[in-house]
Amino acid sequence: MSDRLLAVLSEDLRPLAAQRLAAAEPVLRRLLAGLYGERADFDAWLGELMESLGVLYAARPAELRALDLERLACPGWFLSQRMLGYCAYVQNFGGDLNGVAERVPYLRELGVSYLHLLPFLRARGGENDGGFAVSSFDEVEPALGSNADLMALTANLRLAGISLCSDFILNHVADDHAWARAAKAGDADARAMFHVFPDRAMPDRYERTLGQVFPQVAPGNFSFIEELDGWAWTTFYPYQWDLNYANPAVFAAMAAALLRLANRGVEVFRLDSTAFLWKREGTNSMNQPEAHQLLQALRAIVDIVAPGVLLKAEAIVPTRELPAYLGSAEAPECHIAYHSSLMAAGWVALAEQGTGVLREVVRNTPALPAAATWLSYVRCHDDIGWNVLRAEASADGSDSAVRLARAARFFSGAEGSYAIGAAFQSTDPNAAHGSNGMAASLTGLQAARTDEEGALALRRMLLLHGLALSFGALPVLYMGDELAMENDYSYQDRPQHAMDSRWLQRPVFDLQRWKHRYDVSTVPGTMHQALAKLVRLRGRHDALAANAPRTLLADAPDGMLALARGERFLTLMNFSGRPQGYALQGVWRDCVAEQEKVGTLVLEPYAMYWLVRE
Ligand code: OTU
Repeated sequence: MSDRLLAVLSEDLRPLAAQRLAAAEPVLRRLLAGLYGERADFDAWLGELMESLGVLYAARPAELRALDLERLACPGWFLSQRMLGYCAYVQNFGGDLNGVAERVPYLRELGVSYLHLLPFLRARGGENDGGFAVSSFDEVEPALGSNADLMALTANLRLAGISLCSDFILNHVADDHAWARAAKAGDADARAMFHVFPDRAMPDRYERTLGQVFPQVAPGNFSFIEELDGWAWTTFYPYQWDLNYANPAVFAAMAAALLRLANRGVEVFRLDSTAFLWKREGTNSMNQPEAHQLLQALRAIVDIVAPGVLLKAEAIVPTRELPAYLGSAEAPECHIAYHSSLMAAGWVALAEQGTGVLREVVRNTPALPAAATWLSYVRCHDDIGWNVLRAEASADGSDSAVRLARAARFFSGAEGSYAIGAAFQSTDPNAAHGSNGMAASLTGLQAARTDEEGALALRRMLLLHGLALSFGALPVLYMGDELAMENDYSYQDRPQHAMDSRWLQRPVFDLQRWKHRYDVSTVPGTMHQALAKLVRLRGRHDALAANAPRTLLADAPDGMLALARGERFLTLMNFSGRPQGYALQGVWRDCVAEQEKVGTLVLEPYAMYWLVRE
């Protein structure tokens, strides 16, 4: 099979390709045979796949090939404490791709080395789930730019030492993608790219055990599509048709689409909704073994054609399901995985003024395999999903549903809470599906009436960011949080967004706040300067690298989280509104305030210390 790949390469490219094939092809073959090997045409299909990979290998630009070699020489490059991510919508951050390029100096100033731009590929007109309904993987959304602009931006970012991360929505395409259009026109091959059922018999059987992502705005997991005269599997919105990965043509086409984007300079792929790739009756059709085999096969392909590229799993799943997305030394999968349990548990700790759930998450987080990392964050464009924490929230015997619903109520602003947010996809006030809102609004900045309330809210903002920065992960800031931007209510006036309150946390970048970023007499300036300082400090301590050891210290009071990073670095975080004491052993230096600390250290409400052993 490898001959088919090598045959399309020029003489000079063959030796290296042959070397990579020798390492990854047996794994790839085994994985694909496991998924598709029973088909009579398997060998022919695999041969064609290898040839198409050869064509993409040959097309990889020289500068990206050079980057591949650089990354291979240092496979853990993204685990460094100097790595910092930033996530934004193109239209909100810069207007279009060229506008984003103009913000590169700002990102550099902040220490950003990884930029995740939310979906920027051609999306369906009208409602499109913020670009998560893709019509073409080979075109940039016209309002945001062109492929030439994309290549110019990736080149510009590379020069600045910033890797571009793009969403790659593997689970579904928009109902106006070429495959969907062909299927509607009656093309049988195109129809076979999707899960289409002639009647409700199978959908009803699957539904018995499936969950629902959008129970209010898009109930059920199947949609009747008139032109198909059948029911299509649509886990998310009815216009997002799930792809059928049991069909090898889907896998081959999607792998090629990813590599074409890699050849335009995308360095990291956020693999959206990875948990949902394989369907199995009698299960919730999430985290199935075949979903992992598909991701491992994709990884093997990337390792052959574009080994400098990183894969990032967006699997919003319980903590125990997460490690599998990073794979193992024998079967590597993604390089990076969102740690949504850690993110949600930080918010629960604030709501409860106690760290029980958070500690349980830390305990359930295993050591990282080589050259892989968690992704830590405070907020993102989606809701804070509480359900991933069910196991941790019941570990002490509590009723997890009641406990998480309380957190959800707290962040919707109920009963004297300082938060101003919204419950997401739960009509029942006692249900815990998710919560929306910008971090500044959820931590109390929006509601603050006095300087003192404002100062407490800022501390909560910094506390959650401090957790993300010191945990041992690749931290990603969410656009606007560095300037303490608040909820944006304008979505309520846009009919295509009004029913989806995740738009509350998708504001346009605030240039006024940005102008005040150095002015510590302002809220944005105070937030920006304090955060920038933490980022700089983090960069100086290799104890804070993603893969450096982490120990949860049991001797901290309940309202506090104490994390040791190696022998010489200690983070103390007070998640409660009461002062909390911690008895230090030995002499430490507070590296934020540059002060020596000994004996019992008292942490004011929501205060945090980063300490280095003297
Ligand atoms: C992802 O999200 C994206 O981040 C969302 O913005 C998209 O709407 C969705 O996919 C469809 O493309 O379940 O693991 O609860 O956390 O939809 C994937 C809302 C997902 C999101 C959820 C999520």
